[in-house]
Amino acid sequence: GERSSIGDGDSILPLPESNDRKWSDTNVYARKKVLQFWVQLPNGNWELGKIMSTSGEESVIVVTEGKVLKVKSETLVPANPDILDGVDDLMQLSYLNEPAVLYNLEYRYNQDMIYTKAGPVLVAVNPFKEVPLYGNRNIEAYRKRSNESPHVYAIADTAIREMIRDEVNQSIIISGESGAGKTETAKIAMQYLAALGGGSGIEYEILKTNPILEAFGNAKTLRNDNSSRFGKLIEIHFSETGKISGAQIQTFLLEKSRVVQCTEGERSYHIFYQLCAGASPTLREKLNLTSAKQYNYLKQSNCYSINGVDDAERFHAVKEALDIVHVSKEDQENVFAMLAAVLWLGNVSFTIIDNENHVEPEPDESLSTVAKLIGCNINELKLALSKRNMRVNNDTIVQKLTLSQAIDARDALAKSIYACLFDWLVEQINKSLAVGKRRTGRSISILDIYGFESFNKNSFEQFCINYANERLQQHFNRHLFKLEQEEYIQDGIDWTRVDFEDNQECLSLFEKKPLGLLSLLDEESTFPNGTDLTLANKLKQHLNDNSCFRGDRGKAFTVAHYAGEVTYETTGFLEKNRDLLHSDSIQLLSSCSCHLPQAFASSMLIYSEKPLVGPLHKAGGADSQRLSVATKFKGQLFQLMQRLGNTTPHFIRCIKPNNVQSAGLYEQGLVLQQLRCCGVLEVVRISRSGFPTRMFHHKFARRYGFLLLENIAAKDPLSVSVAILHQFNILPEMYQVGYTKLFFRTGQIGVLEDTRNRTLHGILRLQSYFRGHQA
Ligand code: AOV
Ligand code: MG
Repeated sequence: GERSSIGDGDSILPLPESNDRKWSDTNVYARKKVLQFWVQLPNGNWELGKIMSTSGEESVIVVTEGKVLKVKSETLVPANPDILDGVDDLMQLSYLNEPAVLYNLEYRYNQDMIYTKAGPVLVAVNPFKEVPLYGNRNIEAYRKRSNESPHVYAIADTAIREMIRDEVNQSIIISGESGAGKTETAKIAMQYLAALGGGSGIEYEILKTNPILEAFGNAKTLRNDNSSRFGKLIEIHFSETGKISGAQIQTFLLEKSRVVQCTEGERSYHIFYQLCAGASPTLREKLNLTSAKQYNYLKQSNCYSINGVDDAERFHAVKEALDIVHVSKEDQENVFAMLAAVLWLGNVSFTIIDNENHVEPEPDESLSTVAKLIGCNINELKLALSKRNMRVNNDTIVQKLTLSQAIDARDALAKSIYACLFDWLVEQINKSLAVGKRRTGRSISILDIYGFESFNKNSFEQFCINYANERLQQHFNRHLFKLEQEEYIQDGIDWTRVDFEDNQECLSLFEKKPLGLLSLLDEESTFPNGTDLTLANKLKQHLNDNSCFRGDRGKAFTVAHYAGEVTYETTGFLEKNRDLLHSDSIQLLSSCSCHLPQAFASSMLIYSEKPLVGPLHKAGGADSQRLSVATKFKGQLFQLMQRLGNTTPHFIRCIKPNNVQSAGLYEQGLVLQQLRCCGVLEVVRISRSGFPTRMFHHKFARRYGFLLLENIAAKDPLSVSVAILHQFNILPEMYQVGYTKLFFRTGQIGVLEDTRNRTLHGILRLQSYFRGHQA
């Protein structure tokens, strides 16, 4: 085959011969079999064009509708022949350049084929409408493998099979920007696992955790009407026979500031609006509930409803789901009471009582309702919201609060109640899902964690979210690139090194001790006099050497993330990192007569400080030391990475085709930026040139050895492997024999599997035939 010498050097395979007849251009490029080119228009988009003439360094190109353009020849990028339009694996593209990938995804997207493989990775482009790809008939088609087009179902199917075949736990790691479709994708994967592993009934419970967690942990943001404001790992346990035996959910870093503070046009957590819209008259009366518009916490963002969503209806669905995961009616009512208490807390107002700006809460309906709902004495509530007990040396000093301090105390209480409620619910769900008594240790985990975020204003939440994404990106890189390479080299396989971008520098910026973003943040958080400005200055002073860091004017700094630069405002960083709930508030909760606030108080006491002067107290033994939010999060992430490290990962990259959540709109620039930052292009390039499938000789010999015609009893696994390869005429360029393993090109192992299955089937049929004759 002849190789094209133009383009960006991506071409590895020659173009298919069939193409020759289709096109008859006679210019110099045609002789090199490149007939169509991608031309970049001034707006950045790529269009398909054909060369009319070339003179010197310039070419005249016809693009759509007969439009003619004159461009520099060197800027032309070769296009794939039409027969490759819409291939279902980008690896099949002859020319693997950015416009080709963009075009291929768009071509499929326009036909509702939203899934495409990029080698081992599944790319999912959000359709923003219902597409006919799901439900039992489709599940069945993937189970039987009668449909082999790329799909989340296919990924889930592979995960189940590999879990059983290799006896290794699996993970499905879903990533992408906010609104790209991660949560929907996770649900689709769960649907498939539930359908195949179902039977015990526990699968219904697992599926019903979704409406609950979404009601309490999702909210409408400017980017996504149903944005997850927490990360989630659900580990689904299987029995030896591949049936679901239970599950466990872990959540990460709920954005609790949303409960008290919310941007114009966004909403707080769905459950608040659902409760206000859907509560029965009896419940309304019990909770002294009014409409969402009467609550300050919900009022401030001036947004109460979501297009096409009936909050009242959702409320009933959530109650049903709570029934199914065995949260008792009584507990459900307690949960709703806590929600109402949070809403009423937001309406508590303060009056100034002296000329030093000290305040007391207004003794109105809001205050009395909060006291009633959480079951505390109204005076104690009043005290907790207007005074603070401080221990200095061995004396207790009572400090009166100013207006802004009182508002902070009130909001901190509301946030804590909500965050504890969320954790408590997850705990109840986990109790209900932990029914599998005999744990086999086999599991498939699905990770749906908030995507990379870059807004006009980025705060502590984005800081943590993007840090998590940096970690996950490294996991992805390591898995797909580093491990690949290392494994080839280790096993003595000839493989040309491929460079890839690592994000270690950026991770070090976050994690290095003592001079990294997290350490410096924690240090500043322990200083009573630390402010957002002193933090910003400290960061600038110590981190300017890191190429991923840039100090900006005022309280801002910029981090160069793998997915782009993000500028963070340190405003609120210290406060959010300390996340203090004063001991007075904790004591208040523990004095409540209702059991939920009591449970919250005791869960907080585990972490909580003894009364102290400085915000984060270093002294006082391990159990009284309170972890900062960032440090706790970092610990969770490390644990997560360790857990994922012991699994075979399957990656799904979700892509958002437009920023306006509408169907049929495919913005090339936006897609390209996402493809670049999630490494999809690199993946295809590497996978196609490598040998993605591999198996140990002894495993391979055990699995396929019986297919051999010769006697292999005395042979070593390596020789058996080679004998199998020869008997099945596997082409030499399709595999490599390493010291310990066999390496295959994509697709090769499937051929062997088919033969094995057919043969096994034949044996079974024969056996039953003989049994039939014996009887
Ligand atoms: P995210 O999880 O990635 O964002 P979602 O999964 O919530 O994004 O998807 C956003 C919206 O896109 C959904 O509410 C659906 O309307 C639509 N959507 C996504 N996938 C599909 C699909 N396969 N079929 C139909 N519609 C879909 V965030 O949680 O904001 O990062 O924090
Ligand atoms: Mg989500």
